[in-house]
Amino acid sequence: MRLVLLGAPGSGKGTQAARLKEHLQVPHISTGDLLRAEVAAGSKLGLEAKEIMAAGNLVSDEILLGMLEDRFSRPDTAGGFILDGYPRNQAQADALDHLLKRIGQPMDFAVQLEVPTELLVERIAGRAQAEGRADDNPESVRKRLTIYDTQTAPVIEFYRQHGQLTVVNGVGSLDEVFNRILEALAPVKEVG
Ligand code: B4P
Repeated sequence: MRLVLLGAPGSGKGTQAARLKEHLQVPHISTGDLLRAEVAAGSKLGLEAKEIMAAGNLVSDEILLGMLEDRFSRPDTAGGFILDGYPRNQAQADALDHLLKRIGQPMDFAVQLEVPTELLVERIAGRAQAEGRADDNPESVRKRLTIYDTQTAPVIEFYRQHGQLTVVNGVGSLDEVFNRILEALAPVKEVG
């Protein structure tokens, strides 16, 4: 199964993708994790991305596409994948569509996790305390939410128009949200 998780920062994409990975036995590809790994490794790309991410801005489309092409060239994605954090704007959605068609792996399904803004802010504040992530400070969070509303939310329409979108209520316990996603995926295939 080839699946993309959509939703605002704090909506639970990374959290649920980690669980879905176990259930579906396909790799979890998080562009945020890939970028944080580059930052931690101190690579040229990581040095470029570090300040941009800490400020809550989007890293360039070019860098992201290169990273994704590289990731999809690895053989573990042949049986499917869960994509999390990409696409974040229309240019990325178009680039992804072309890339996946080119490698003969078109997207099967998009799940949007829907969570009200006040709860997003609360969750990220909780993570800021627990993990101290550089972009979880209030100013960057405001920026990330604005970018989501203006640039990422329109991408949801793209998947709706392609008949691939299902919207899942992201409010509730981790188990409740996980079970809702499985229910939404059940009619697609092989998921119980
Ligand atoms: P991401 O790593 O994608 O960060 P995120 O949007 O905050 O989502 P994440 O998946 O981490 O959080 P989750 O909702 O699971 O991106 C970080 C940055 O990288 C971006 O700002 C950008 O700079 C850069 N970047 C990444 N992709 C890019 C792209 N395509 N283009 C350009 N730049 C890109 O969880 C949040 C918190 O909520 C957690 O603490 C979790 O425990 C909690 N939570 C989750 N579900 C919950 C539930 N049901 N109940 C209570 N708490 C819950």
